[in-house]
Amino acid sequence: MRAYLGLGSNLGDRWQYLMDAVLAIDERVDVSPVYETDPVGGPADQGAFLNVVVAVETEKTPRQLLELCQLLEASAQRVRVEHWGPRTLDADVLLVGDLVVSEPDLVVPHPLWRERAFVVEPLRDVALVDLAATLPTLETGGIRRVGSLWGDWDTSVTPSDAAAWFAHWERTWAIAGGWAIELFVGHPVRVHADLDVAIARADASALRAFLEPEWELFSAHRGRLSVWDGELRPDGGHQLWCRRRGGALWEFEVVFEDIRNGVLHYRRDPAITVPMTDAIAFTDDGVPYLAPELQLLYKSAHPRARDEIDFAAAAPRLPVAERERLNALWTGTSDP
Ligand code: PH2
Ligand code: MG
Ligand code: MG
Repeated sequence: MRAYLGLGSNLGDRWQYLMDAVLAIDERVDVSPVYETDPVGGPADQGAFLNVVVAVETEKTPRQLLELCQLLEASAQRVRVEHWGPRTLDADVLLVGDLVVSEPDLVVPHPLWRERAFVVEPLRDVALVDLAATLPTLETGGIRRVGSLWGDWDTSVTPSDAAAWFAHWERTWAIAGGWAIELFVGHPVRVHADLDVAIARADASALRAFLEPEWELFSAHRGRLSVWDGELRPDGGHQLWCRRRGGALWEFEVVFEDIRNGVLHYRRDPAITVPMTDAIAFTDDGVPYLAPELQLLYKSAHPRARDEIDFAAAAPRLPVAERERLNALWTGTSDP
């Protein structure tokens, strides 16, 4: 079940408090950008908050999520002095699937969430489509997006930059993610937060040798970033974030595909296989990209608003059979 937690801090090292709390949420699947927000209510002289919303995929009950929030607050040495006063960390259960709870110490959905831009805007960034469609439009003057917890992406990077970096890489690679959809469609679809490059899992250490020393590779696993030691995780959950050594911005992300004997095995269900000749297509300029039916299959698992945009742009251009198969996945009438 998808649930959303709201985190806020306006005391001490606000960024660090949020980062620590987010890292301690094991079941998180997405974290919004950080927003700096004018305090709503409470004492007049308190400082601005940093707020984020964390999406979790969980079987916990609302009460267990409340206990998790209390644990996070305790770890941040939160002291309750003044109602709605400054705090190192406030963690709230916003929504838990479509469950409704009304008890003295726990109300779900959070009673005020729809009225607060510091909840609604970060929620918009991570909400699954069904929820995104119901979000209210609020006055956003009091909130500003200030960046991502783990540093910002260079949004000026395009597939042709990647093509230049990979020009002498003699193994398989392809643009993946939202940019792959855009290359297929052939015209701008939406703004992209980052650029994904897919390679074969077996080529991971070769890639490290290829990119170093100019690039630094970090392993991003469940939101924890560490300099990549070149080892692949046995559970396969693995992404690499890449930036120029000493650079301030992330430039691209590497995702691994299971490719064996000329066949790509879909990560979420190894029974689904695609011959490599169908898995990668090329633009007129020769830039390889992951086939849209495969990319949309990945996106269909937990579609967010941006995935829906990609689907709407690409689906009409797919062969009818593919489109119908994906449509069924997309509308939840069958499970990938
Ligand atoms: N939390 C409150 C009261 N006011 N204002 C902002 N901007 N952000 C918050 O997280 C916040 C608040 C009570 O929980
Ligand atoms: Mg709160
Ligand atoms: Mg609270």
